Amino acid sequence: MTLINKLNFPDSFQWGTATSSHQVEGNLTNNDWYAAEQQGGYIYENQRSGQACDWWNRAEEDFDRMAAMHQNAHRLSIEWSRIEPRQGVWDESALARYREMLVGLRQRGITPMVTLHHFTNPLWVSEAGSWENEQIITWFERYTRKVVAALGDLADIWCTINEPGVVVSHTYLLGRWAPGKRDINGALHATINMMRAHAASYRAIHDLQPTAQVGLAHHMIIWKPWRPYAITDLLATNMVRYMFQELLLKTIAWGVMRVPGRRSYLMPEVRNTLDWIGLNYYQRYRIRLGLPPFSKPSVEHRTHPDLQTGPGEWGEIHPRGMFDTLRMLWKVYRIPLYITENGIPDENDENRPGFIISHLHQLWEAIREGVPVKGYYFWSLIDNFEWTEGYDPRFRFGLIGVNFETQERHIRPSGNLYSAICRDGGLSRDLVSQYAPHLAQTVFSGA
Ligand code: IFM
Repeated sequence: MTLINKLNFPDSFQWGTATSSHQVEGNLTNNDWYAAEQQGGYIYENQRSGQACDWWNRAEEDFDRMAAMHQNAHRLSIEWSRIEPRQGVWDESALARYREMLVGLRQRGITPMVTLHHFTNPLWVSEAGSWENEQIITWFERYTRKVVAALGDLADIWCTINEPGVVVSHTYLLGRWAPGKRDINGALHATINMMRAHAASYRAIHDLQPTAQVGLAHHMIIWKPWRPYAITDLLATNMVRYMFQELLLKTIAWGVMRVPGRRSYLMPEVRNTLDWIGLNYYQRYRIRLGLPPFSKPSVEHRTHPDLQTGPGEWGEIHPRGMFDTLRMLWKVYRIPLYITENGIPDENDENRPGFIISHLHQLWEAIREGVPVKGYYFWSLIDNFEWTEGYDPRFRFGLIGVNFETQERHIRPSGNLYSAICRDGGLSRDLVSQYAPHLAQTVFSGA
């Protein structure tokens, strides 16, 4: 066995962080999340996103921090409700501000990946039924064209939609996001419309910018049965895995959506509309199917009590799952991959350094096996508004902490670690010994 002291990544590797408009920009008052915040009942302590990280006014200060941390890439999102505040009405000043931001990134040597839709819809879209209304396909395509025409000279890596599976499950099945539905037919329509909107957006981008690289960010979880010997848990696990994450990618690969127990939906227009797949990878869950007479019918997701988890219902931290998922994606879909998100809520930074090291180790292993992963966007650069968790202190994701009263920033040790990794283009034994010595043996033993 050769002893190596550094896990090197490819020279062209994109080392970055990710953010999204509603979570960082502040003062967004024209989208469905703003409406839910006013209504109350969905968010931790009924908090509101409010000023968030004030990026609309001070993004460049954080761009300076990214550059000082040696990052060469950033994934940010454009807020549809700013660009098209009312149907067919375009706000050129908002586009100008996004131009300014993209120029600001490029001037600092940071390549942008631009997400067109990260959870929020303009109010006028949500009032018209959001993803359940098939007109959203046309609206989203038109919005895409507007953005790409205005910003295409500054960006050529586009992410159409962030985490479609999460939007559908949380909004239409689990009732967690406004309007809090539990409606299988609604979920089905939303899924179909979302895939068609993605495809329309994909084609529009290529129409305007033939060399663009277009993908979407897909939240993928490692699911495993709670009781590996119980056929009920096994079947439920396979079903959840299929519905939450396989259905979408398979539909795009085949142009047919196969829903168990329903007819198949032909969608030839969505076939082959990915140049890359973005993996948002965070955790593992175990599935248990509850059945009468012992319990009411339910699909529960659980975590093993002896394993490291995140706060609340966050799930088990399972770095190897990143390797397994990347290898599977490459084997099945044969297109380039990005880690479009990966991170851990950890206000005191007790686990984040080890989390970064162990996940980058798995990523390196995947690249070593020939999986073409082009970049890694850590979630997140800074603490921000975490959707239904609001500003719950247990859900701080930043390499940089934010005091939301004063907008002061403080870099966490994991920020210094990630900065050194980006500077060095890889993970050195010295860094691992400094930030998570307990991992040195695992990370370098088989290398
Ligand atoms: O904050 C979110 C992000 O908006 C989408 N992916 C998961 C992150 C952490 O929960």
